[in-house]
Amino acid sequence: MSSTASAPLVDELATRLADAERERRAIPQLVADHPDLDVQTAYAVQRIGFQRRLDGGDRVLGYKLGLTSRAKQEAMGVSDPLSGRLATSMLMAEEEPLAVDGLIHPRAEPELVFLLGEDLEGPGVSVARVLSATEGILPGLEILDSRYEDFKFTLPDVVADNASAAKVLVGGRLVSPDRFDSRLEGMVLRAGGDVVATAAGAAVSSHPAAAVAWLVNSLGRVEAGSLVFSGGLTAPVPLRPGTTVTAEYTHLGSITVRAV
Ligand code: OOG
Ligand code: MG
Repeated sequence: MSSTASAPLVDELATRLADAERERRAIPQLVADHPDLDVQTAYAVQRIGFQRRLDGGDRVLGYKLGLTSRAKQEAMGVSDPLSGRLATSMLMAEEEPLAVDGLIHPRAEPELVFLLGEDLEGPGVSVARVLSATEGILPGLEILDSRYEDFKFTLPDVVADNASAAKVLVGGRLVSPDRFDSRLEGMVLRAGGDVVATAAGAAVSSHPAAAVAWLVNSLGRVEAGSLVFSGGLTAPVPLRPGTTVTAEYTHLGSITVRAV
């Protein structure tokens, strides 16, 4: 399939993914019956799917990066970064329990979240420019829920599936990037009290702001007020009823999700 894939096909693939999400049912990868699906067409599927959400009354929250750390690339077997879109309906409060049966096979991962205070326009946006445009950084957890069977996908599949986006949580503490070095920000991840992984911010694209720069340069423009999830620092943790996952950061405090 070339990047000139027909609009009906893009529509059909977006519907397939939206149905899987609504029915909480994992589906075969799109490449199973469209082996030539390319990344550009996959982004068109993602855009249509997200636009339908907005047409249904949802609002834009921001963006997410995916596969920006080696830990994530190795865990998923895909080695290129990608981006997805976040809507306000995906945002959960920390106190709110996460009902696992409302999703297919959710996983949680720790992320550094940038709140942009200024519009950014690429190409040519640098780490320094991202930092100067960032109002603050928050501790985050992303809840992923791939719509594909066994959580397995190729790059075009996961791009079309809006980078497995399902839910997001952000902590209450917003810290200006001139108050700490996000590259050196330490993170301890606990599941059910046990430490399951540790990382520093540099796990993400050598500098989490570099992931944000990549996003701006690939989209061309990211608006002030956007929340940008810069990508998982570690491999994700599967969520089962009763699992509690906490990410604790050096300067940003901690954030917890409780699965029920
Ligand atoms: C794809 C999305 C990756 C991240 O932070 O690396 C992602 C997936 O792992 O399902 O959100
Ligand atoms: Mg993520």
